Amino acid sequence: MRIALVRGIPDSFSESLKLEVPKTPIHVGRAKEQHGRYVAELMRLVDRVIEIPADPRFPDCCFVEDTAVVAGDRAVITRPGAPSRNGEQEQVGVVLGSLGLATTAMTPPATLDGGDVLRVGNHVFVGRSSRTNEAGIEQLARVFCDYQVHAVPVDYGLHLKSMLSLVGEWNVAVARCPAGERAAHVIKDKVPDMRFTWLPDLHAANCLLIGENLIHLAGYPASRGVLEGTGKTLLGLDMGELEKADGGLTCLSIVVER
Ligand code: CIR
Repeated sequence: MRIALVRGIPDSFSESLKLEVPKTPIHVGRAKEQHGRYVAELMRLVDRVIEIPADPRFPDCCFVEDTAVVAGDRAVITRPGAPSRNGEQEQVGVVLGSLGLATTAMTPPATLDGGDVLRVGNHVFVGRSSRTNEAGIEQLARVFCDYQVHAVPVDYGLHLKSMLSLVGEWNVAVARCPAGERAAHVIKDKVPDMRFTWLPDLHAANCLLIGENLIHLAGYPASRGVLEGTGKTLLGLDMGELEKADGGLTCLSIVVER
């Protein structure tokens, strides 16, 4: 059974964190519509969607991926790297625990955002970024001690998965840019058989793979053309208002297999 955990867009969403001031302000109503279409797609693709109500105290709470890392029957409840997001993880931990997952909460000084974590088979690549520190990587590795955990320096953008994501078995889509190339080099070094799908648009690299379906950001036709080579069923979604807050597609859900 495949379960997706999502969290609503709070009315305070326009106060979410942003790497850059967007050209036009966030339209919260439109963000809610875009999120609604994302949730509707998930409802089609998974067995069950659990929606945690938005918490207006946390403008970024819809980016639920950052609050937990799940593999098998274990979940690490993170300490998000941005101070304004610390606290979002509590409700997520309660829900994951109620699904029967063994949860371990990170403790200070660790910080880690789930957007920095890419799991491929028994390898876990973790971006060492402005949000994820060495202690966070160590605590994650302690819980997932039967996985090979590798740190990947992230020197551009917000998270590791801002510039790459899984688009097939042992196939990672990467934005064609110097930081993407550096990250791919680290991955290739650890998993020589890994395949890479190089995308021309930096913002198109965060895709969500669910079985044979690949959700990608609409509005990047050149990258969509390349993604067709994965052989997956492509579903393009317009997430323009969430992109203004540096959100993509993986960040809006946690998918659990039970
Ligand atoms: C933040 O800066 O934390 C949010 N505005 C965006 C988080 C996006 N998370 C993700 O891609 N995993």
